[in-house]
Amino acid sequence: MSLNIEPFERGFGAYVRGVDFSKPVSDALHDELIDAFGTHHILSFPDQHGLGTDEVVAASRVFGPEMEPHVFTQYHHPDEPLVMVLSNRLKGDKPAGLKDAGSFWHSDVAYKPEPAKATMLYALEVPDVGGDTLFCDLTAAYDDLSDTMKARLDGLKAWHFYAHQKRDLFETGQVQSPPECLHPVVRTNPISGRKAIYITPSYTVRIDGLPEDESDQLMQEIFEHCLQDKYRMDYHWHTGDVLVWDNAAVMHTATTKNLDPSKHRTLWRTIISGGPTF
Ligand SMILES: O=C(O)CCC(=O)C(=O)O
Ligand SMILES: [Fe+2]
Repeated sequence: MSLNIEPFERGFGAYVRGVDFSKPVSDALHDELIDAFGTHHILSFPDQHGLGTDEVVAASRVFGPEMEPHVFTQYHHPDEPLVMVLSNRLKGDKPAGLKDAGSFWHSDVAYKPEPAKATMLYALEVPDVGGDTLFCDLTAAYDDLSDTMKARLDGLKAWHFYAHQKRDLFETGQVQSPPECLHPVVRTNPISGRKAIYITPSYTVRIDGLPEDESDQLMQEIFEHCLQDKYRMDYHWHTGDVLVWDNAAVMHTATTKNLDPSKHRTLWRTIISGGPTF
């Protein structure tokens, strides 16, 4: 069966129909999915109702064989540590999951030497209104930079730090932050060959080798450019959606920080590791 791919209106990301993740994915389909992922950077698979943790892990492995559990072990799914539960529900008097996994612009696991190549979310229950995940197309944002700016960024590296915007958590000792790590400011997608900006307001501390004020100014300029409305896409969730994104091509933010607690939202999350380090 061939895939039906319908690009999102905003010019990046696509809906994919013709896949049923409750069944094993054939080799032919696997290759088509990898191709589609390299082209669109975000894939949405609607109506994947009733998947179990094994099926979500199998769906994740289509996009890369290596996976890793999240550092917050208290939010692991009880049957499968590779699945993390994001939820604003309570189980007894304890949270049923992580209530807010990141209401700030970031790229997953950029704070480690080997970042998340892709992230998959599976929607079990979502509100009619609110709880969207917002995406920013760092590939298009790179393409639109002036030649002068592209030349300026060429070869630069930047330091990333988990606790950069979460100093409260860090200082109270709730989170052990990995040490700062270095990544290229521009990364090339190994499938499409397209370049994308790889610094984010949440995790990038400074550009390596530049004086602090110059580094701050350059980052500010790049973030303002990237966060223009024309590179933005607000993903509104439906129950049964499986969504997977390429962390080297887009950045994202949750909007759950201010979600009305009476509106229940529960998603499963997996991390496909082994992000490229070039
Ligand atoms: O809950 C969301 O909308 C996204 C959370 C997030 O940043 C993630 O799962 O990586
Ligand atoms: Fe995230």
